[in-house]
Amino acid sequence: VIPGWFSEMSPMWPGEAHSLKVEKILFQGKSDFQNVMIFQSATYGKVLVLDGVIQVTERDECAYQEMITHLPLCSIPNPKKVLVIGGGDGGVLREVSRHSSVEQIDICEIDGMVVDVSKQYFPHLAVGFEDPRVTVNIGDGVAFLKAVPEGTYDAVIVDSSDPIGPAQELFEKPFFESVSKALRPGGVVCTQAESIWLHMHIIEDIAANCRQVFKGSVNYAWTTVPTYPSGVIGFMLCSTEGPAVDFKYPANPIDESKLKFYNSEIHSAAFCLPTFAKKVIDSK
Ligand code: AAT
Repeated sequence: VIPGWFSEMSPMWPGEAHSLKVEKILFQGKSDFQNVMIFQSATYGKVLVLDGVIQVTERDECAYQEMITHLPLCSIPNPKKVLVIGGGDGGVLREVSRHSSVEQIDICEIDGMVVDVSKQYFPHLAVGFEDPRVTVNIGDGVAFLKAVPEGTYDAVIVDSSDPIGPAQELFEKPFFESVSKALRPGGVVCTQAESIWLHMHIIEDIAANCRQVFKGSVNYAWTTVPTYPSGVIGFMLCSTEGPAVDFKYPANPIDESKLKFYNSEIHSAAFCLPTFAKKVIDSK
């Protein structure tokens, strides 16, 4: 541990720890679910940390929030009803709001403290909560989805933390089954699916489960986020049985002029995988 620096350590990335220089700790609290910390970093702006794991930094959040949102929403024509699980900072809501076809945006975040501190310290993310189409639910995403009537949503975005802690069940098959039921035929899900460098075993399990549950298609895409472990993170994108979805070619392009990261070329490129990852994911 280097004094004055934050080091991100976890059994999920043993033997390595990315560090950021801390200018000032702005908030420290303990919610019913996790430790919540916010600090001002020297080079990445403000940083939100849950249970010692970086969730968001001001500097690179666009790479994650834009990709986890626009990969699914640009893949289907006219998305109208969208559900976000997790994402309590509001960044994904901000991105969903950019789609004018969307009429209803529901979010279910387990931890009200994440929402509160984001409104206080991350106004550029929490701006997502101000959209009148948004309905906020504070509760467990697993329970929320079980109660959703069949075929409700065009898209579900699972902006979840890592599978150690309150998000564990969001990586398991019963959860994917509820997501599938909550989607209309030909609806899509995009779920945080960890790093090809660190978590091929997790990705393998997610792919295997998703292939059993989602009868449309199952694809892995990835992006670069310098403050996430190994500097990359991926998403599993799946569709339910019904009108076919070809995720690789955005059928519903968005106005890219206001975005920092996402564009149609990066959308298609995100599905190109290194050979070692392709072998594992395609074999599932
Ligand atoms: N956009 C920020 C990136 C995140 S935040 C993940 C969110 O998921 C957190 O706010 C957390 O409180 C919430 N969450 C965890 N479990 C549940 C649950 N069961 N139901 C609803 N919300 C939940 C992800 C960062 C990825 C980090 C990669 N190392």
